[in-house]
Amino acid sequence: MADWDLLLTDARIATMRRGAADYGAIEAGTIAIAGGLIDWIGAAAERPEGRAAQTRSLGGRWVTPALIDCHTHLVFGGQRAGEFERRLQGVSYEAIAAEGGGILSTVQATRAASEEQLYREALPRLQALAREGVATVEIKSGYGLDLDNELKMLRTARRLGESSGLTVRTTLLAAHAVPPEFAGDADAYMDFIIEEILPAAESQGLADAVDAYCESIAFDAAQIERLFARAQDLGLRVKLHADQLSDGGGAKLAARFGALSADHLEFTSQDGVRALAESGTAAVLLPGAYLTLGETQQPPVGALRDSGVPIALASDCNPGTSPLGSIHLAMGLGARLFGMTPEECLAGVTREAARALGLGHDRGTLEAGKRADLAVWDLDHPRELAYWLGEHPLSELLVAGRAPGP
Ligand code: DI6
Ligand code: FE
Repeated sequence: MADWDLLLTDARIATMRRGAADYGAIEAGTIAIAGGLIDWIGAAAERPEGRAAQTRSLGGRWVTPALIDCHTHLVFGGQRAGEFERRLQGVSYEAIAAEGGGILSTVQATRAASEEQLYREALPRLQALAREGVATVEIKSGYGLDLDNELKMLRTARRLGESSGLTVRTTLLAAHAVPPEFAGDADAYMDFIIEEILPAAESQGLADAVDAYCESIAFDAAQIERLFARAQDLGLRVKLHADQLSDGGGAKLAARFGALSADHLEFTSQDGVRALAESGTAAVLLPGAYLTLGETQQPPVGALRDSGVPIALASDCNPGTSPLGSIHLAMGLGARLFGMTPEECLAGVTREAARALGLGHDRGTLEAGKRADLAVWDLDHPRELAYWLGEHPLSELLVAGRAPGP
C-alpha cells in the first residue's frame, strides 16, 4: 500500500500561511497528498520516507492554494446592459432602484427563468472561474424574493457545485430588496423571510449562511437584527452587505453578530473598523462594484490593515453593479483601486476568503491537514497574479488532489 496517492515534486510553493513573510514561499518544494488532503508539504530535502502511487514533477512551477471567490451572485436571469448605459449617462443606481429597476428587474427575469435555464446560464460563469484556478465559490440567492424562487436559486447553486466538482457555498440573501408584493412594507417582508423563507431554506439544507443588504434602499439595522437573531437560532452564520453606498453602521451591526464577513465597506467609519477587528469578522472588498458604480470613496484599507482585520477580495459577480466574471481581474483591481499589495490580493482570494466563508480550518493555505486544493501557474512569481490584467496563466487546478469533475 502506498502512503500517498500523489507526490508533486520540483514545485515552488506559495503556502500563504498566516504570519509567514514573502508568500510563505518554499523553493524546491514537495507536496504529498493522501485522501484528498495535504499529508506533508515542505522542502524536498526534508521529505520523510514514503511511497507514492503516482509521482509528478511540476518542473519548477509555482503552486498556490486554489483560489476562492467568496462573494458572488452568479445565479441570475437576464442582464442589465441597458441600465448600465443609463448610468453612464448620469442616472444614479439609487434612482434606478427607486423606479423599480435595478435589482428588481433581475428579480423579474430570475422568476421567469426555469431552474434548468438558470443552471445553464450560470454554469459557464462558474467554469470561467475554474479556468482561472478557483475551486471554491460562494453563491447568493437574492433575485427570487419569494419562497419558491429563493429556494430555486439555492438549489441551482447546489447543483452547480455537484456537477462541477467545485465547492459551492450557498448564502440566503432573501433580504436583498423588498419585492413588489410587499412594496412599501419592508417590515412585513422581513417577517415573511423570518417565518417562511429562512426556515424552509434551513430545513432543506440549502443555505450555508445568511446575508442581508443594509442600505437606505434596502433594509435597516433593526430589520436585519431580527433576521440575524433568527438565523443564529437556527445555527446559521451571518454575513452582511455593509456601508456600500452610505455609512449605515453596517460593519458594527455585522460585528455585533460575530458575522463571518462584512462586505463592501466603502463608507465604514473608524468605529466600524474597530468593531470588525474585535469580533474577528473578515472584510470582503469588492472592487468590481466600486469601479462599475464610479464610486470615489475607497474602503478604509489602511485602517483595516492596521487593525489586523482579515481582508478578502471577491468578484461580487452580479448583473447590476459588478458584471465581473474574473477573480484575477478582481485582484488586479484590488491592487490598483484600493492600494492592496499583490501579496494581500493573493491572500484575499485564498486565506482570507476561506475565513470569510468559515472554511479557514480546511483550505485557503497550503499546510499539512488541509485540503489539497491547489493551483499551478505558468508564472515567474505569484506577484504576477495581481499584475496581469485579463490574463490567467493557470497550468493546472487540483481539487482535493484531483482534476475537478463530478
Ligand atoms: N450590493 C451589490 O453591489 C449588489 N447587491 C448588493 O447588495 C447589486 C445587485 C444588483 O444590482 O443586482
Ligand atoms: Fe454583493
